[in-house]
Amino acid sequence: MALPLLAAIEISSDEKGLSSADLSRLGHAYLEITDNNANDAVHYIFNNFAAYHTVANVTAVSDNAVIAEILNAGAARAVVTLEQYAALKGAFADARLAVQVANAAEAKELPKAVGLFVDAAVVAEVKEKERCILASFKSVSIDSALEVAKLGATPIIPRDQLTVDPEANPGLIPVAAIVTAKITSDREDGLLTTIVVDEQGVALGLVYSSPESVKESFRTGTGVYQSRKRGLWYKGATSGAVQELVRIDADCDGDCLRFFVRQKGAGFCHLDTATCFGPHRGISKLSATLLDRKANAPAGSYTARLFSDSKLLRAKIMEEAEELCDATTPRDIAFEAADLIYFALTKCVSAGVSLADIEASLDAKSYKVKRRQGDAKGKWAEKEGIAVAKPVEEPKPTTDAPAPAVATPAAPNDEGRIVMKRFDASTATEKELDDILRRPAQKTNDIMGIVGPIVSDVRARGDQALLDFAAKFDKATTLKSPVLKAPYAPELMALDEETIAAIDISFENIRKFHAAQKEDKPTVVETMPGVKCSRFVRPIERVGCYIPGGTAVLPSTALMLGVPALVAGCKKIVFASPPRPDGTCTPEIVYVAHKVGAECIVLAGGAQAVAALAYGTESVPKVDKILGPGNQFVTAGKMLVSNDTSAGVSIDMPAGPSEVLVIADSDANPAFVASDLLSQAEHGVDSQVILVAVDLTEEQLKRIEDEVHDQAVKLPRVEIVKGAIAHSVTLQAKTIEEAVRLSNVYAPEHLILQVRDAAKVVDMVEHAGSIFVGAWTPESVGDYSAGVNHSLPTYGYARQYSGVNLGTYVKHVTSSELTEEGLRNVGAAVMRLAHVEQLEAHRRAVEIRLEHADRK
Ligand SMILES: *[C@@H]1O[C@H](CO)[C@@H](O)[C@H](O)[C@H]1NC(C)=O
Ligand SMILES: *[C@@H]1O[C@H](CO)[C@@H](O)[C@H](O)[C@H]1NC(C)=O
Ligand SMILES: CC(=O)N[C@H]1CO[C@H](CO)[C@@H](O)[C@@H]1O
Repeated sequence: MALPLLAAIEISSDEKGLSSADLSRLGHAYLEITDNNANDAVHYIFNNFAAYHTVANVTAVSDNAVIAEILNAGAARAVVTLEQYAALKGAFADARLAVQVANAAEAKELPKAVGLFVDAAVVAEVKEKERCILASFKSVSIDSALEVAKLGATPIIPRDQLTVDPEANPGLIPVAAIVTAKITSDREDGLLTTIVVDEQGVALGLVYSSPESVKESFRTGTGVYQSRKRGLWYKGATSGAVQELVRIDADCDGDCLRFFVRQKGAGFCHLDTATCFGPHRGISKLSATLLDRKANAPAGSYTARLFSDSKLLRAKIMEEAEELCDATTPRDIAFEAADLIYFALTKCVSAGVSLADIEASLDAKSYKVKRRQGDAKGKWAEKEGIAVAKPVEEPKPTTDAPAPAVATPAAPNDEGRIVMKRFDASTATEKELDDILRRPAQKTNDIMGIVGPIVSDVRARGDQALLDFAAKFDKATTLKSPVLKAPYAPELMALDEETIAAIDISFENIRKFHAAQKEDKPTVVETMPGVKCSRFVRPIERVGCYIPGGTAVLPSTALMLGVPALVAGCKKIVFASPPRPDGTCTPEIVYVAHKVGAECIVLAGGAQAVAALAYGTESVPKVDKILGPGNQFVTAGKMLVSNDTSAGVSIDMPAGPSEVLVIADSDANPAFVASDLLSQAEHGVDSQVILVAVDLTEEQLKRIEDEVHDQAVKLPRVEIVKGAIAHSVTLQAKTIEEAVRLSNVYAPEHLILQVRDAAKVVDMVEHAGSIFVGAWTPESVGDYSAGVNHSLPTYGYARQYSGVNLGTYVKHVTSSELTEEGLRNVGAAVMRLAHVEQLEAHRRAVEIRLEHADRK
């Protein structure tokens, strides 16, 4: 199958240009890996595998292990140089590689299965039938892209130069035009033959397309076709049986389009059947039936029991698996395999897993270049009498502190398993609990050793130091000034309308929510007749908002920090964010800075940015408070400057590594629990995750542990997970009260409640940064969509601090105002206390006034 078009993406500017949904309808995207540090790329490729595959340019990667990681994570092809190919050939299948060549002579020697990666100018020269040719442009136009597409090659076009809505974005290149440019029609009316299939590729029916209908399909994200009689045909517009468009591709010789769709309503066919070739059959039919039963099964029916009784389902899966193993004749094997598939799919449907998810997982496995061993797992191998080669046991350092007495290894025979240590909280002493819940000590000294000199250098050399650090750490060698001052030139915030609209909407919502947090009336209390005390709010005058850069430039962070500052009325708002290598600032951040009225953007990252904000430089204004998330250098920098009284600067909160505590009872889905633990564990080896299990049986605990291990080994960041899990624990508690008490002692940054009546448990929580209530609230929701909550107190500071909110930007001033009568009322008490403290001047200040009043 020929790729119609590759949208070039940048991980750091996710959502710029074509949306992720639009990208997924193209099925593939193109990514450049700039150095050996490819963790983010690996993560990105893996996470988007189900939506679209990636072609990764790894010509700048010198470490072949990194290339293997990228292919393993699910990249469809890696683009390599001729030299790299010479070294890699044989190690990876040719079909997984594309080689960058300069001309036809270089291409000729390469096997057919290897793709070519060429400059658009030489496509005509290197053109070979049945070879995948990817064409890159120095600068692309619609004409040059069409020319390449017509030659049968795949143009690579930056995501932000593409559009699905050419009418609204006349300057951009329409996706549909490129996709249809390759398709030829053998019909007199010029219509394009189109086969419509479901997500499994099962044919639903045959229709026709035109360039116009394909454009409308991409624009609306639904199935739109060209009817021979009625013109443009928005499928389901009248019947309600609409189709969500999943993906469009073309056949090998470019004479047929294929639409993958998700059909809603009765079915594709006008006869109300699922397909124009009759009803579904086989696994598709089973899946449809189970989905229907899940929604409508009469209570008490067998299927309803299977969905609600996880033990019954587990027993059935085990039983059928055993029967399949014992079957011998072809007929029996088919029969038992079908039963096993039935129960396996029931488990999937009950957990919301679709056939498409299963197929994506199968495909992901087939994309792996490092093969799994495929050895049987411990207990099954043992049961079947298979000898399992044990990993060589690492000698234990003898200086290790002895584990507390209550520790019980979860599974003594399972070496190499990713498992958290278990403790029984009900038998542990307070002292032991303290030790268990103690966070790993921070290596602040190492980091301070690096950060200290950076801060001093910025203090001493100001702007020049910032420029030097930008060149060194951000590769921004051409930066002229470390500060971008308002008003910002429009070309610095050139964004497409969709992004502008998205930022504007978020801006307004955040503004409204924070405006509602304003206390506009002072608190006034007359404590005695004539003694009036009041307290009122004043904004912090000058605030510095740090917006991290690097791989995750999120306008949301800029919004979440900048808008409350604007609402609070801070007079001076200064942004700081690392420059991009070309010396510019991400346009989304500039636009937000413009909207919140930030007077400048400091183009610096890390501790150097913090130092500039804290002390000021020739061009960076000094601020009173520094806010915002950041890596360990930013955090260390913030701690250092806030500890220096000569800086006179405060920070939003002290920060440590991220952490989560999950409370789970027997109602919790073990897979959900494990996924929450792991989503925290993958942050970094210093992350900590804690599971508090409420009255779980050995079997229930085991199931969670199995899930943790099984899910962990499939993660691209499994090594990081292993590090984090090594100092993470499971605590067994008898009751929910005991569990919450343990959580309050720990004061977690994130607390996840996967328990019966979770909403009621919230009342018992005293200390936590943010709480995620119930099975349907994973922590990641808060991390991304709620936005503000990624600035939460960690390391036990949830006992003292809230996450960033309007209160972070203000302080309170008090005032008192007395009448003569008031002073008479309170005067005696003041004079007495001043006398006791032997502060005569204090006493006199009252006495003088009272005497004066008496003389009147
Ligand atoms: C491939 O990626 C590298 C690293 O980003 C880049 O320097 C190079 O220009 C890319 N190749 C092409 C032809 O775009
Ligand atoms: C804070 O200042 C005190 C006193 O100068 C010093 O002992 C301590 O190490 C400082 N802490 C940090 C984190 O810099
Ligand atoms: C402490 C704090 O500001 N928490 C916020 C987290 O985000 C939610 C949703 O935006 C807000 O409601 C909270 O105030």
